[in-house]
Amino acid sequence: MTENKRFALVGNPNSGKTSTFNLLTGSNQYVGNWPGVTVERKSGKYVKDKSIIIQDLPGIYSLSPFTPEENVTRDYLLSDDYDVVINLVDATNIERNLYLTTQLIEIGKPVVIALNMTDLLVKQNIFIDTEKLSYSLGVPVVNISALKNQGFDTLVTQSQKARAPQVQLHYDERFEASLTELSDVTHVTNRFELIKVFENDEKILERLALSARQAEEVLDIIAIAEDIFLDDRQSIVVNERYQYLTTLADMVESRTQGIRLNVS
Ligand code: GDP
Ligand code: K
Ligand code: MG
Repeated sequence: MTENKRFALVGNPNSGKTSTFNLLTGSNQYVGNWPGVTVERKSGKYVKDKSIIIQDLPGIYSLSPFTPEENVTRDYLLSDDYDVVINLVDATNIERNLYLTTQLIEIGKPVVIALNMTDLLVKQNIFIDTEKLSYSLGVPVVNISALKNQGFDTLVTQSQKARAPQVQLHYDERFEASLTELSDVTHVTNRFELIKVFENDEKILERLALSARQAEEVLDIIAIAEDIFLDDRQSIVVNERYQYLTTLADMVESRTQGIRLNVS
């Protein structure tokens, strides 16, 4: 197996992508505690191995493109211009950050989670079981701190050998049933595309070039789901992801909220 050589840094605004980019490439891009600092893609070479290319991308919360940043990042992620996604996740806010992660995993290319800001966890009384997190999502999780320059050798090693995600994220049975029907009609098997078909995403539908008959059946399946969930297609998907993540966070994270338990 050949090693992954092109790493794309993807994450929410302020998750530490540019700090990570600077550490890995030895560059000096502007780091700031506000969104939208990175408006374009920037690439550089890994300081310890010049054959590895690192790509910084605009920060995004989702792959449903509403903003120019989301469009730039999504187009890139749906291209073949990279080998592995390094997903920067703010460890102090995993539930919100992992929303994007679910979509990255569904694209199907290798993903490594770089759990950043781990220097803040002790102070904030947050404990994260990274092994459980990794097992649940089917991707490697590496603890890093871009502030303290910790964890980066492991992150690079894991990224070089990362494979496609090993787990399919499973949602509510009723939603899964709709997805299975959509897959039968459209022959789409990729989870990301399939969920986009459910959302009626224009770009994906254009690319699929469905027949009139197929398009009609797709709309029927979605209409039935909307009746069952008493909600619209986009909200159904958003809710499914959040439900999944609430359960996941309950399982992998504990917050002592300042109260230290005396275990004797
Ligand atoms: P980006 O928006 O994802 O590119 O994130 P930046 O690299 O610009 O970082 C956003 C803010 O978080 C900056 O103020 C960084 O100094 C800070 N930051 C980044 N990584 C860490 C970390 O590991 N620990 C702490 N405490 N702060 C960090
Ligand atoms: K920033
Ligand atoms: Mg940035």
